Amino acid sequence: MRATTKKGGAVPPKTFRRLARNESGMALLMVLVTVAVLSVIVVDFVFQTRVNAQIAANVRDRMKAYYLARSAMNFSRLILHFQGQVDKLTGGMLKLYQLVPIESDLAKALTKGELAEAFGMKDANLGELRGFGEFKGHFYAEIEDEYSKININALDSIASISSPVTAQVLALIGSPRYQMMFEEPDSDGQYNTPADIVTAIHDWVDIDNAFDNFNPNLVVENPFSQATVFQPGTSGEDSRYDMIDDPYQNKNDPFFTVDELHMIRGIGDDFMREFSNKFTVYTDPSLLLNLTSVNDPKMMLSLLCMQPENIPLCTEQGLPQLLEVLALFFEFRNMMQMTTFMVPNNQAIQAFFDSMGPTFSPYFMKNLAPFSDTFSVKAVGEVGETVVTVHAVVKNTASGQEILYWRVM
Ligand SMILES: [Ca+2]
Ligand SMILES: [Ca+2]
Repeated sequence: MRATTKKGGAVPPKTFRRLARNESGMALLMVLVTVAVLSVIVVDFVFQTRVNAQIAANVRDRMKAYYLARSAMNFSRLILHFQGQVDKLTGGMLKLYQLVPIESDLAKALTKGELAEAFGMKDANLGELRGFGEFKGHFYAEIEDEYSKININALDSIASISSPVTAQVLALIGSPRYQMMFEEPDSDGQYNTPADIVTAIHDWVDIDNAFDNFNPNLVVENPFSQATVFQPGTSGEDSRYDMIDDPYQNKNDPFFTVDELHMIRGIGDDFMREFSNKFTVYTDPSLLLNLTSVNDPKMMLSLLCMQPENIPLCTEQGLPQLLEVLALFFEFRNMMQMTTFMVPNNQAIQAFFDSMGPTFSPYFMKNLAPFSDTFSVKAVGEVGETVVTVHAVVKNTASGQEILYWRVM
């Protein structure tokens, strides 16, 4: 159709060209805007879909990892159940939880291929059964005997126990190798000695509100005197926490978890990093630890250094020699465990160190825990980059197992 003016006349060719140019410009603009809006919608949709898919994948992986960790936990609890049974027969010399690795990859390997053949498990064919070995990801667990650690609640136990336990905490945290830790001020700018920290822990637990007097030298010189270690003084023990920004009071009750140590004046992250896995709150506070379970050289070192006769070996000059003896001991322990599946008993441990110089007092040996029934389990499940850790403390009792602590991380 030929273009016309409002008056019906023919549009001059020049105007027509201008109009046509304007209209096509308009259409182009509208197309561009539409495309832009659509692009934004599509991009947003794709982004949302991707985020949702990723969230779903993360939730799925986390759930898988959680249940893998639970599997490792159940596996561990089964082994600890048998540990309770074999303890009755071997007097605690057979540490099943140290001998049986809780590791899904190893279990998978054991049921497949050449390794299965080597172990005579090829015909077991577990790999082809529905279930085991078919999952993505893996799990493992680590088990520790809580009786191989120091019970911080035992600082406020009967005198015959609180004194050696205090001596051991001092030997552990007061070792020359940790001197640097106490040369720095705490978060409130105060300086604390190992003895200040031990007193603060005791005041946290003990029932009174009096700042304790404590003479570390008396305990170090004779941890087996059965004398009362902490004497209530005259000032109030809450003065430690009155001056801080958000003041609080001493608990005056036993620790429920080791993490509560964070509340103690002078204890910071560096202290917890170094020592928190050496303390427990779950064992019987009227017993010392179980010597046959001690598998940590730093813990054995603190046990040797709390014996007054060995003090010259625990100075900077004597330490290299003592560390050599310790290395020999763990070589002996591991070798015995590898060849006989048993660890040395209390008498063998005492005799070993005796022959090398450092000694254990008969009083110390008499108060050792004769059994282990409480264990901490760290069970880990991994799927892709997702890791879930379940930390539990499990106690074998006559009627089954009790869970004393449970935390999912
Ligand atoms: Ca108190
Ligand atoms: Ca007190």
